[in-house]
Amino acid sequence: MAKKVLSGIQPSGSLTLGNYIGAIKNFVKLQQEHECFFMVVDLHAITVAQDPAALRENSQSVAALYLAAGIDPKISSVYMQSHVPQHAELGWILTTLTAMGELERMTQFKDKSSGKDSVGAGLFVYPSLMAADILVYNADLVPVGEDQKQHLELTRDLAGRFNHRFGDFFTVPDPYIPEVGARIMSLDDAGKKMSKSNPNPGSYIALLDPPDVIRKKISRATTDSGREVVYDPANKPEISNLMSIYAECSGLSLQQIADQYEGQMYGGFKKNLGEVLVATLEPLQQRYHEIRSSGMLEDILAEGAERARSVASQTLTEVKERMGFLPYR
Ligand code: AQP
Repeated sequence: MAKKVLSGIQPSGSLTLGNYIGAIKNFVKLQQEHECFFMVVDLHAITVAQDPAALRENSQSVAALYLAAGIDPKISSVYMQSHVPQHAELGWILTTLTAMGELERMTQFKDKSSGKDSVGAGLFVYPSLMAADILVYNADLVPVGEDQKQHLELTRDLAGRFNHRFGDFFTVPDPYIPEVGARIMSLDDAGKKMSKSNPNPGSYIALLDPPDVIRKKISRATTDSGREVVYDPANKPEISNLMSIYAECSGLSLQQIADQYEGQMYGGFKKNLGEVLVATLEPLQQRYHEIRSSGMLEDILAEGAERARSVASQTLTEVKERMGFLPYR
């Protein structure tokens, strides 16, 4: 049965292979069978300081990458989160149902705030806004990487809490987390996830990196001691991470890759991985540039926001009525 699917990515930098494998690839798959809403979550991006020109550019870039990767705006709604004001409104309502302790336990908040002198309150309440993103459509399924699992747990709790206090209304959503590729790690340290805001560009492959940069980044990626290409995340985290990337971009299984490189050293494996990535990303980059120069983005985003708003406004009307807000005439 067709389900409602919701997900989004922050325009907080240049999208990485982690965003692609952990999120976008699954968006493309899910849209064939489900009713999908894919946002560019600009309201989330401003929980850390953004330069206005960079935010504008990154917002267009994420939307164009969605389309270039295969999200079809005829069957999925593609739009900016800030074009649907109900996200922020429901976000506030859910913040009032969220306990401080729940937010304090969030590992993403701990990671992003650690070592900072001043941390914005928006970063703290980010998970309540994310819950609103999902619940405002009564989404059934949320495709995310492993790092978002804890936020989704909170969303489920908030849906249950609202239903308990104000009567059954929200769908309690399920995460959709891929088995391989749910957590692509940094190329310079497999102990950290690959992240677009990492200050070291050598730690990630950006989806728009030119072929030579991709090859160079892979050839310089950290490897473990020893020289066997085997999948063993506990003892060989670096090579296991590269194998996951290889598997996700080639369609081969981890075992097939291990068999193919049995008895060989890392050098040949990394060289071929560079080529696999170039072959995956070059056509996507070509489509991306076509989309950017076509001028079609604005209309697609307007149409997507229109569809999303019609669902979200019905949810807000019902939520506010159940909570005792006076109707607006
Ligand atoms: N390394 C990753 N492996 C698998 N999935 C990942 N995702 C992000 N990094 C990886 C998934 O991409 C989606 C969008 O993420 P986001 O941009 O909203 O926020 P994020 O998780 O904080 O991603 P980044 O790249 O690390 O962004 P910054 O650096 O701005 O914080 C999510 O589904 C996420 O799981």
